[in-house]
Amino acid sequence: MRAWLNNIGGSGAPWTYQGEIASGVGVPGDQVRFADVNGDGRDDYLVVGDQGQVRAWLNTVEADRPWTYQGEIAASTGAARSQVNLADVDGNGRDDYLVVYGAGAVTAWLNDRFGRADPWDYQGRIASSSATREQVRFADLTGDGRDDYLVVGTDGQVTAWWNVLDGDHVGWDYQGRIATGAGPRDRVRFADVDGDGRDDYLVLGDQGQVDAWRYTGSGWAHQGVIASGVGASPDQVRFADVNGDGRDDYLVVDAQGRVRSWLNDRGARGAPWKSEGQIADGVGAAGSTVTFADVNGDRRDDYLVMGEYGQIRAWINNRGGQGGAWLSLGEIASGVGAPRSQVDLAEINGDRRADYLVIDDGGGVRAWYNNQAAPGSAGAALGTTTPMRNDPSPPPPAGDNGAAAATGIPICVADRCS
Ligand SMILES: [Ca+2]
Ligand SMILES: [Ca+2]
Ligand SMILES: [Ca+2]
Ligand SMILES: [Ca+2]
Repeated sequence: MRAWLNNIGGSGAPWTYQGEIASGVGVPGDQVRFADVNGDGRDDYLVVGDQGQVRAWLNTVEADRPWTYQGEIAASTGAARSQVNLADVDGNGRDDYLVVYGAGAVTAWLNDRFGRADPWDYQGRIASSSATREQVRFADLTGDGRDDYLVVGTDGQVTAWWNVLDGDHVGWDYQGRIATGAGPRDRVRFADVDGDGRDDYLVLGDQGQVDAWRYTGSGWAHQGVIASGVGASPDQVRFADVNGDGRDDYLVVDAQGRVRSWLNDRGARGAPWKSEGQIADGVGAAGSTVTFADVNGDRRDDYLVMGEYGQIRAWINNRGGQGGAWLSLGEIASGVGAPRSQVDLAEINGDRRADYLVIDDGGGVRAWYNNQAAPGSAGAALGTTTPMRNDPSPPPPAGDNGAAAATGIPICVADRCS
């Protein structure tokens, strides 16, 4: 794209040639629009997709980096591109999203995305140690709802700093060595499988079996093998609370990002893990890029895909609600210049919305608090949400946990197998 600045009425030539101001993003020109979506008086670079979804690059032409990518700012509305218009209908300076139908009827979505506070609130460096990035983990061992800073050694030994929040600032209270280690670091996971609010120490076996230790506050109580595994390799296993009961469930994510779930029903009579079968069909992203965290604070972990540059696309967990089980919010984080390998999500400030962390090579941690980066499942900030493909809709009625679809794979608690 080349531009001529309008100088009509000024002195000199009426149009000032600016050369190429945008190199383009590889889409045909008819997909490109200009509108001022953030109300700074400068039109931004927008790309309208086939389903009416909009990606935005904010106009920062006077800065070193002329266009700042915002990700998808409006989810698909199903409208044809030719029907999509952007204009400021409420007069707040930010262009709104309009769909203009054949007979001239217009549907509008008011733009409140850029009227909100920054969805990711930069905190600067919140922690540092002499550990390497591979050694640093965040998990809540004290049960106060805030993740603690752990350094996990080669043999799974753990050194801990408790997260002590003081107002808006986070501090770290050194505890020294709290665990001697029970397995190699890449097999160690932290998740709350017994629902006491504290994350437990888990070691995954070759077949995805789980050996567990519960943290008592002063030591560790061995729980034995609590799941015999389903033949999935350890890197396919995820622990996440998909039904919001406070107990992390056992998930297997395959190479295509499809998810099978075993609900954690420990403590209840009967089978401790209940197979739900496949609960998500994936979105075409590789399983290794899929992660789970609660980004909207409703206690249910959401399906997230992290891109190469740390950008995050979110599908909000809406299981049991109206509409699809996983609702797309598009991109909720555009990345901060750190690659995926340096990015982690953890709950630092205790508001139950997962925060964005970048862990540098030397164990230093920068944090961005999640300032309602993802709204609730009621709808995205602009436009509408769309379900994941092959999303079960309507979802199973409440109380139907999918046990009928159990595949009969044995999962055990202690020596009791279902
Ligand atoms: Ca626990
Ligand atoms: Ca659960
Ligand atoms: Ca959630
Ligand atoms: Ca948070």
